[in-house]
Amino acid sequence: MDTSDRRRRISARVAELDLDGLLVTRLPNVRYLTGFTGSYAQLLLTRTDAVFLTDGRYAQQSMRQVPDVPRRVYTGEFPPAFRDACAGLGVSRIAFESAGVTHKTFTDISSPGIELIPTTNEVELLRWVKDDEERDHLRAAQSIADDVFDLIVGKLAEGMSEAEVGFEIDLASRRAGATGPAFDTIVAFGENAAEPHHRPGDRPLRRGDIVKLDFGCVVEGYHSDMTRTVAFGDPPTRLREVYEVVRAAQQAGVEAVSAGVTGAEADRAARDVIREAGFAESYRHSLGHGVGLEVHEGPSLRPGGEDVLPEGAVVTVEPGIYLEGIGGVRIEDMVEVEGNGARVLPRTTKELLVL
Ligand SMILES: [Mn+2]
Repeated sequence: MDTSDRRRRISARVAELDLDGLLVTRLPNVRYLTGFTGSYAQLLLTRTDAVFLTDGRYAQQSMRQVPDVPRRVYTGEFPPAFRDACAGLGVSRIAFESAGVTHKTFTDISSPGIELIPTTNEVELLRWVKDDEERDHLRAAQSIADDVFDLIVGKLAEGMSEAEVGFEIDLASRRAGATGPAFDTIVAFGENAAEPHHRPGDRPLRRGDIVKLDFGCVVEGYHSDMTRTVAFGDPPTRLREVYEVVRAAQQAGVEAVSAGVTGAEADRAARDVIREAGFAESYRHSLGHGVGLEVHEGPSLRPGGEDVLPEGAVVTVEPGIYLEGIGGVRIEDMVEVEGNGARVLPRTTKELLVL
């Protein structure tokens, strides 16, 4: 990872926007631009300089991880350190990330000598396109998830609770080398699968249940995200039908993904299949999202969205159908956007597994 190239691109953008600097406070962006993996830091980039700011807890770690950026390790609060850094660099017209600054921080860093200009997505847009190293981490995170899926499917047994299965997924991911789950693992049995984001509870697994598993893990800061729905014994006929509709919609979504296509176009390709089968009202979320240092990032694949998918982006394709009181089906893959199509990352099957 050459973080200095990334910082140079932001510095060029600062000049282009006729600014003196950009204050980066969103942690995934700080990490992307410096390599710093701690939980608290800021980065001020000007047209020609950079200052990395953090507090005493990260003095040693930042020296190790960010040796190539001048550092300002402060004791106490960020606002005075920020004002000092601006004064030291002689800059006053500073953009900040409106998605990463609370109103309190904004008020605290406001001062007569500094003009603060809200921006969005300046660093995020660079992050949409993954380089080889980032792609390797995403593939590694997905590969662990595939292994975990195989393991868990072999462990499902009557009477196990959703929470227990979720715990086994998290444990297996850590054992396989992940640093943690990518998000709160979703395990839903039977009628609970009708909730798109069900929180695992004490519902025991019974014969005839549909089992929806949505999980991922983190490798080197990069997230995987996969959903599979399997049947534990013979599922209700209605859900077998629904499964095939979702599978066809997911396939249509994957086939629509290609560099230059909008997220809205990919979304429509999948949504049309579900609508034509008569389930439009039972699919009420977007098709997918970018994945990387954050599990949900751009570009977005949703109705009416204007994001254009660039070559090198990694996005999810995850349609679903949810029938209250009965259950639900979602199938989700991460795919790499290529010049002429998409490369599906999971090796896990999308055939309905009846266990
Ligand atoms: Mn997802």
